[in-house]
Amino acid sequence: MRRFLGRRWMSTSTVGWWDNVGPAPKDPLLSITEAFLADNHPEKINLGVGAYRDDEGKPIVLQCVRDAEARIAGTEYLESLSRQGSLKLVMESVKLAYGENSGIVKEGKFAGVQAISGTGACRLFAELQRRFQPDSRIYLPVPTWSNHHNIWRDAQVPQRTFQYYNPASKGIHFAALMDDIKNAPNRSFFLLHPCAHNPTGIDPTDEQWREISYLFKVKNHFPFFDMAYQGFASGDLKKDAQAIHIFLDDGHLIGCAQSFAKTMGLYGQRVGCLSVLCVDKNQATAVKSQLQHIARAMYSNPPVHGALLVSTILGDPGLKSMWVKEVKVMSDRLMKMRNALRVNLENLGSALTWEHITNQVGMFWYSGLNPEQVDRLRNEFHIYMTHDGRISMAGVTTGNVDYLANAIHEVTKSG
Ligand code: IK2
Repeated sequence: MRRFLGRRWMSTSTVGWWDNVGPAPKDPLLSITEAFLADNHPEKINLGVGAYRDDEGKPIVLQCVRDAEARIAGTEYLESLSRQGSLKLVMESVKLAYGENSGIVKEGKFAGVQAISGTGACRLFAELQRRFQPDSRIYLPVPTWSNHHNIWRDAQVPQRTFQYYNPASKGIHFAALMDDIKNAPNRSFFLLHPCAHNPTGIDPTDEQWREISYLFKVKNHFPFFDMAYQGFASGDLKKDAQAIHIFLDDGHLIGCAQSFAKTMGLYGQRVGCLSVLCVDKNQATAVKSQLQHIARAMYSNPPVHGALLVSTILGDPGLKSMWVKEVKVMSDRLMKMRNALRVNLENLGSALTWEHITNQVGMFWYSGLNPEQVDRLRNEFHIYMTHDGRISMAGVTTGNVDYLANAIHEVTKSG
């Protein structure tokens, strides 16, 4: 319809501002949960998203978190944190990654800021990389957490890959990995998972880390550690930071993203830390100010509550030792389920070998199931997982492990 508006005839039909917008591609992890929720089968199992569940299949709140909640109740001022976030959270986080007595921490030779969990820490770093190393690329392992690709893509940092997993051995492809590190141009940026690699559950041995670290020195590469699962690989927080210590001993200036989503069960609180080691305090001050500057335009300042929880737990010896024990309980349960699944499959008389279930560590089992087998598990047995055959061991319980083993045996019998 046309109407006379003021001095001119104008069309009054609605003009769509977003007619050119189609739906975004579905996130592979989130769409599994959607499909799982829509399924009414009583024995359905969600092995998709990597979020810890207890042996009843329920999300948990750690006791240390409950106690910290009680302590901070009513004490917090709901003022904004500065753009660096909670200083206490940053100090406690870096001590966890680099060690209580780390010289770097004591001498203040790091730029550290609170981040919006592990994702936000990676994103801040990717932005820093693009701004101050504009000709650089990021090398990501094959495979890696799928969101790493999105994060560096949106930060407009070109991506390359390096080999990590060997489908034949269902272990690390160490020779190929070393070749790719060697063949990358000097001063390249590499993303490394220091422990409980997602999705493969395979970590280099200490000896292999030493070789990687040495080669990084020779090539002058930058190691960026994304540590989302400290404590989940071995049940021991210090042991799981060993790769970082090996690099520190070799004098690397590393970057490190930390997340408290899994390790403290604070998924929704979005608490993390980004730290970047620098040659001296002046450089650290400058880098930190740039990170704050980047955060200012993205979200201004990070949220308070989760940071208070984490810093209260890490800053109190009693709560911290309670947390250390609770991490071990979670890690032990995952390992117990690995053992149970393997034993079940072997007892079913499967002709295949299943030792990779227990050789791999952390939250994920990279099963080697092919997409057709994954589809059969979903369609015939109501068992949900990513198409690459990654299984979140957190979804396996004493109650469903028999059903799962039977189903896996059924779909792998002929192949
Ligand atoms: N880095 C890695 C390696 C991660 O695995 C994650 C979390 N991924 O979890 C979902 C899944 O793979 O099922 C992160 C970073 C980001 O964690 P967050 O931002 O939740 O702290």
